[in-house]
Amino acid sequence: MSSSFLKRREKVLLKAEELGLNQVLVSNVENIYYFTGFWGGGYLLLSRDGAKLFTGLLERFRAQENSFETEVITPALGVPVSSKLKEYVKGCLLADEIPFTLKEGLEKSLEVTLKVNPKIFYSMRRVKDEDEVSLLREASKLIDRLYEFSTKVIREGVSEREIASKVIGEAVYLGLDTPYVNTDFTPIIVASGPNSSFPHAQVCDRRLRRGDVVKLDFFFRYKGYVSDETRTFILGSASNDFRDAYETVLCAQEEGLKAVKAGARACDVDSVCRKVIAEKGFQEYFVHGTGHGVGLEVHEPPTISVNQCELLERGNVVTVEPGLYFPGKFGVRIEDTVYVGDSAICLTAFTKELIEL
Ligand SMILES: [Mn+2]
Repeated sequence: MSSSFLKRREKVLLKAEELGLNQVLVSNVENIYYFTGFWGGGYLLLSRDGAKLFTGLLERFRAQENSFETEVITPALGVPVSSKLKEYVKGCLLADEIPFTLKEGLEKSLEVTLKVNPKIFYSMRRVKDEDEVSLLREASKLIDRLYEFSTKVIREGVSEREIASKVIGEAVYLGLDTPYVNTDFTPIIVASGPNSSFPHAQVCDRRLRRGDVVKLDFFFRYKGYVSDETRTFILGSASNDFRDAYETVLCAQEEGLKAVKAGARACDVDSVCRKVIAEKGFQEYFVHGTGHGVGLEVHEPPTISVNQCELLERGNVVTVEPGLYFPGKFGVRIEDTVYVGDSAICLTAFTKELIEL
């Protein structure tokens, strides 16, 4: 892992130098982790003189322990971290994102030129190195175990909230963390019956009944890296309508997986899935894109959707997750996280056969 941090720093410094910039300023939590191994608030300053991490006094020893070959600099109590940082900033900077107050202060200082370009950082992060792929693989394996676990928890009379609490408890026990998505109240989706017809259903107190569709979308972090997997089960025996929808989504997902490869256009993967669904006449019920990149964030580039002409690259890790949502009735989604190579390599691997619990 350690040498990866140095390679990433070297790469971003070269990119900055190509633009005539001599320092790199990182404020985004995920990016700080990407370059140091420390997950926490602060600013990271990279230059040919090495890596300097500016953080509060409260984080000093944790930052020293968790960051790789990084000098940790903390201001005295009561002094803002940003003012300490300003003492070290010189010349021309490439930055990922900058809190408004810091930007103002830096731009007022005459010797500093600031170029904010989050895309450069995302373009690096979207191509995963070996260390990142192995963490994503491990995250995926653990999420597979959570699906095995959920098949034992799902039964008549148990509430969505109870299922969620048991799955999250097991996840934390297994070594997973819950990433933060600010459009969701709860860190996972457990959606039963008509609630499953909301693509982003929120966990509620509804108790499961026989015949319910149960849609589970689990995304968890392992040592920083997020994998994402969705499965849809049925409690009892499947109706013809459900079976038809399930088989359509599964076929779309498998065709989508076949279309994933280095050099493929993202929108083409999307249209392969959409075509399978349209052939069944269900196109109006597939109301979201086919997938997204995963990594240090749950959703990051590349996006697999209509109008996304960008090419998938070797080393991308993306989801393929078509779904059908019949308002007031039920929804089905099947999602895997896959590595993009000459073909797609599925990192998540829980069975996609229709499971009647
Ligand atoms: Mn997803």
